[in-house]
Amino acid sequence: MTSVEHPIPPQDLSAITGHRFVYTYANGWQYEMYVKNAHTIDYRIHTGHVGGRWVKGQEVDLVQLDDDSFKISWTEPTGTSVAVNVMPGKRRLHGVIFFPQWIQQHGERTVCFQNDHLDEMRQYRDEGPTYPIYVVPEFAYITLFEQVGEDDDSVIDVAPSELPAGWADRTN
Ligand code: FER
Repeated sequence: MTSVEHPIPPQDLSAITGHRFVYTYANGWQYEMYVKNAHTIDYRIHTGHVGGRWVKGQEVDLVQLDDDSFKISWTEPTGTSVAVNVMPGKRRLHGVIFFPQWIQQHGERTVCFQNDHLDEMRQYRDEGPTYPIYVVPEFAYITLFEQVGEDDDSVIDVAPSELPAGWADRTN
């Protein structure tokens, strides 16, 4: 139980850390996230406004809200902010992406292995335009959810385009 003196619920992250999941948003965008540990994700974007983009070692805030309910929040070097709620047992996810205006206009500038272009991304971020923010709130269904272990750099190690045809469409 929580109270005004103790607002933080128990934190057991073991149902999400060390797991990889693939999900399709209601707008058709397909994403893949690997929760590498309690404060780091790797991810690939298979389809959507910035399909082809992939990132390793993104620092995030990860918390447990309740049984089968987690929240992952972060800001990218591009200036994009993201908050994702994940309910693995229900295969349910809700994401809110807050894109700066320059990514709404030129999403292709962020389609790369971001780790090799960090200074470039920060320069685009600082040049803007930032506003108005392009907000994308969407539910998704988790089509694949698997435990792969923590801190494994081989889980996400190639671009989406380098994967075998149909790779992201495997379900479990
Ligand atoms: C997600 C929504 C957005 C996600 C990542 C992003 C890995 C990143 C967006 C961006 O930087 O373009 O569900 O999960």
